[in-house]
Amino acid sequence: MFKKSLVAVGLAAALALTGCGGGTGDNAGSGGSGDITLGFAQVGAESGWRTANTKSVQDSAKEAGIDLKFSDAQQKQENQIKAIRSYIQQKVDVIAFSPVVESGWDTVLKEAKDAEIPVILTDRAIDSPDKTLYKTFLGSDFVLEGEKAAEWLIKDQEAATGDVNIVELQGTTGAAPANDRMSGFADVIKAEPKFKMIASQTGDFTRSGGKQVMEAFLKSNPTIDVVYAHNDDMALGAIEAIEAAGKVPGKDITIISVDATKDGMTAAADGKINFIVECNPLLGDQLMDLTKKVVAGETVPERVVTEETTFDSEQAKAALPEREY
Ligand code: GYE
Repeated sequence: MFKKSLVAVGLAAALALTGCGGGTGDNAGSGGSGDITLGFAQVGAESGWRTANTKSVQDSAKEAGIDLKFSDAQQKQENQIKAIRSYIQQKVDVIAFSPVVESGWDTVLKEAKDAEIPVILTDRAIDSPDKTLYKTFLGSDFVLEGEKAAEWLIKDQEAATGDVNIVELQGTTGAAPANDRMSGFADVIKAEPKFKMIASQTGDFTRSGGKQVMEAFLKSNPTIDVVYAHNDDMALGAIEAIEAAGKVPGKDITIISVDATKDGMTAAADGKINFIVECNPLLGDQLMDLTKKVVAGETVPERVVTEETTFDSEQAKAALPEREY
């Protein structure tokens, strides 16, 4: 027993020294040798956005000299809760996480609070009314993203006199960006009764999910005018389904999505996605900054909102060569 744990400690030390660790398994270290240890519980690797976000967090930690413990929850809340508990046990200095869903965090966050480990929410919010469970929330305004998508659609369809049939590919059920992108969009389009939301279902933020749901939508709905996808990956999956059904994405069916990853922007530049609302995944530097401040006992703003823009096809073409993710 004693020997075994010595081996484990030795192995962990060797990994830490060489800065190795794939960064995908539980608690795989990914560099940094500073005095601050940050435990980061990531959602998963479901999308291009997420891959860019993970890389940003890992790169920025290294640059800031922060020791990063990284875990990938594979889009499961129970895995994230386990990772947070393990960070509490390891007595990390700060815990950051991107909550896969909005609800059900109070118990584990109370445990972190009792252990006096500050928590930073990144990217996604939680719905707990107890704001003392975390120091700050760094991320986008997802309601605003949904509103921007709908405002563009209203202008785009100004001349339409008949019904405009919309189908929606939702993100992960219960996730803040799915809830908020849905409500922001719905609140704006309801002003014009010609817009009909004829089907809305989750594609779990993945390309395969988007494709599958779109295939089903196409089978059961003879007239689809617009696809509103909560992220690029699902829009790209939907494009595959639309093409397989013999229709032209971006022409026969208008496509709107969120994120503006390189793959999404490429499809927009090709005219297959008509409009993308940007959601910036490069949160790493700001997260390291907030981590240092929290450890130093400095007060941090309760909410840090990421600045974002939008792209139509022409704007996507122009921005693509410089696109970082
Ligand atoms: O839009 C999507 C990802 O939480 C903002 O999660 C993030 C979302 C992003 O899977 O592509």
